[in-house]
Amino acid sequence: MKIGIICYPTHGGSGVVASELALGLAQRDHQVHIVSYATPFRLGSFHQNVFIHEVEATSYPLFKYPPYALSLATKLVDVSKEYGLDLLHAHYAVPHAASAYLAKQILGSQKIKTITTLHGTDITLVGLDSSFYQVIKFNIEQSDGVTAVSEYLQKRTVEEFAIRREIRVIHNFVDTRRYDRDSNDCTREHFAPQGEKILMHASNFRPVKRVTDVVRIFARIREQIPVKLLLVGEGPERLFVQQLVKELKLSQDVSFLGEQDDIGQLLSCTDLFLLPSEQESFGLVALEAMSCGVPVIGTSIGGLPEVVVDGETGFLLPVGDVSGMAKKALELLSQAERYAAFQKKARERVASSFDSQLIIPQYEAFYEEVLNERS
Ligand code: GMT
Repeated sequence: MKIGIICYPTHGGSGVVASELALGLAQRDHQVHIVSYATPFRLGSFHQNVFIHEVEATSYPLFKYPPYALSLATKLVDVSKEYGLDLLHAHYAVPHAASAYLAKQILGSQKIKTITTLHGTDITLVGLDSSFYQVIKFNIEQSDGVTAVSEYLQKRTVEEFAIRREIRVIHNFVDTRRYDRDSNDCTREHFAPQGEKILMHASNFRPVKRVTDVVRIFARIREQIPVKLLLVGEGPERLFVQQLVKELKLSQDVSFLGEQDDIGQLLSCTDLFLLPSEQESFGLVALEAMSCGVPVIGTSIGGLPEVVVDGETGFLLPVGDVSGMAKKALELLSQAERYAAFQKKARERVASSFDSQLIIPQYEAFYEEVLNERS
């Protein structure tokens, strides 16, 4: 197949899924064309079947806001014509699904198919904004195929947008060979010279991630045992988080590592992953952690319970329950045998249900289905 993939190039779950899917499809001999405003960070390495097409948003004194959605639609038309694409797969509805729809209308007789994958905030936050709602609802109804990354997101989309068509659930995935504690080198002493336990959080530091909760959980754990915290990522909350770390006098034990292209290595020397989000349609980073045998302490919201099995691969507590999360973390870190069982179960769960070798064929089969449907 010749597939166009539209995604955000920045550090964020939807871009990661789109990039890993592109690589997986390319390895299966499909030709993949990524259309985005920059090269996605996970696509740094060359693959002969992956082509990158950058969209330039034209600015003009009359435009207060450059109309990116239109530049993207135009690029999609050009690429589809030049390479004879079979389908366009939009990751994150806003504005990618709208641009794909427009491109399809312009292409007319080329009869390209469109697929939209809903990732989370495109439905639960941005999509509900009245300035986007009607367009998103229309695009979900008009795409030739729609997928959601969790059962939760599928149900939520149906409810919020009164959708009657099928939305297929295809879960997020991870390459368990790359995200494997045993095949990654990580020098624990670098972060924890005195043999301290290592906790980690990685996100885009948006308010929904509640990174200040991470710091408060850490502070409580640190009152009881020697421990270090690795904070990976950048975003709007970073300054508040830094301020809190200072106020609580934790600076010596917290490392801000900024954005990292490959967190597999860091995860491989991590003991627990903290994800106290207020919203999480799936929680790809929790999956990456579990793949490296790292149990997750998180919140019982959204799609996280589809990933983390409470009491087996981690613990899930109500949003904001900082003391509960700290208690569970301490419980796990102080019982070596139980901790090892959680590590094993975490890795097994990912390998048996979310490995890229299991999920990428689901996308492939969905593409075939959509392409074989008469429009
Ligand atoms: O919020 C983020 O972390 C980024 C966002 C995105 O779309 O870039 O992530 C969403 O998509 C991920 C991949 O499907 C999911 O694993 C995340 O749970 C989801 N984030 C939220 O729902 C908050």
